[in-house]
Amino acid sequence: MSDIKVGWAGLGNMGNPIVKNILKAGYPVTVYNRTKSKEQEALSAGASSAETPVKLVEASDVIFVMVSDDNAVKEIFTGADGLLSANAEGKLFINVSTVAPQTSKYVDEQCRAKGASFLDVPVSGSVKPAQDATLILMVGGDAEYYEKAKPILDVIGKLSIHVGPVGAGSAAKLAINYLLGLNLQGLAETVLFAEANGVSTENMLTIINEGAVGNGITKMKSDPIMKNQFPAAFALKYLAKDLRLAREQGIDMPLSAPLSDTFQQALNSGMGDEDVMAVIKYLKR
Ligand code: NA7
Repeated sequence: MSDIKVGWAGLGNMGNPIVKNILKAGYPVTVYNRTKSKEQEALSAGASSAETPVKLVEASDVIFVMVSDDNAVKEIFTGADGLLSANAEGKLFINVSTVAPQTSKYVDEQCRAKGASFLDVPVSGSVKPAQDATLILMVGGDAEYYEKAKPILDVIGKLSIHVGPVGAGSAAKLAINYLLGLNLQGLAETVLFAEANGVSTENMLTIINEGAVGNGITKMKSDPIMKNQFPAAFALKYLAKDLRLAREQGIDMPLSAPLSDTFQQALNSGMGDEDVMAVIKYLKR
């Protein structure tokens, strides 16, 4: 058993499987989730529960946060009774949620003011890579803190890359999710175009996946497309958020505006809690 005490705030689709892998590696883990019932899975796997964010900090050396968006991250760090209302001196906080680079910088400043340290480490990969510990982790922050965190990061994913100072991890994540969005919309448009011209979806997916343009995403999303069922591996509302954040961060490419508009409209049409690949249903309308 490791002597580093790990804390984890946010047990959604991603947090739960990651916590199980950290437990499996022998770290003691204390968890906090706003909705207590969602802690059950982690507690059954051997985690302890902290009643409040403050108690989570008190029980832990390294505290991970994996919540939905920028507002949730700011609230859980700096809100009344948030993580930073504890005595946080000497603690290392790691935000693995996807947020704007400036949110990471803001939280870093708040941590430093409390004598704590901070890394932004968003992850690339959805529920299956989280279960299999094959996520890719993009690290922003001081190398010294990255070295401290690396043994834990190594049990969460297959690769961590130190990309620069705080905020750089978030920037890398917005960039990779831009490519994810292009892949998803490209796949959806291709299949729909083929179908409109008499080529079955099954045949078109085989052509894609057997050829050079097939990739991890086209393969992973083929089965949901065939079944026309899209349970969230990565909720559409989060990709819509990431594409919006990329635009706010200044991306201005020929495809960037129509791409984020498509996912925003799919979100507006009520598909936010479905998987990102549900964009094909929206485009089919
Ligand atoms: P989920 O499954 O939607 O889970 C979201 C989590 O965030 C869940 O634990 C929520 O708690 C928590 N949350 C949301 N808002 C807050 C606030 N204000 N305070 C505390 N906790 C909050 O998301 P995923 O696990 O798929 O993804 C998480 C992040 O990784 C996201 O940034 C993605 O883009 C990537 P609840 O259970 O609702 O009380």
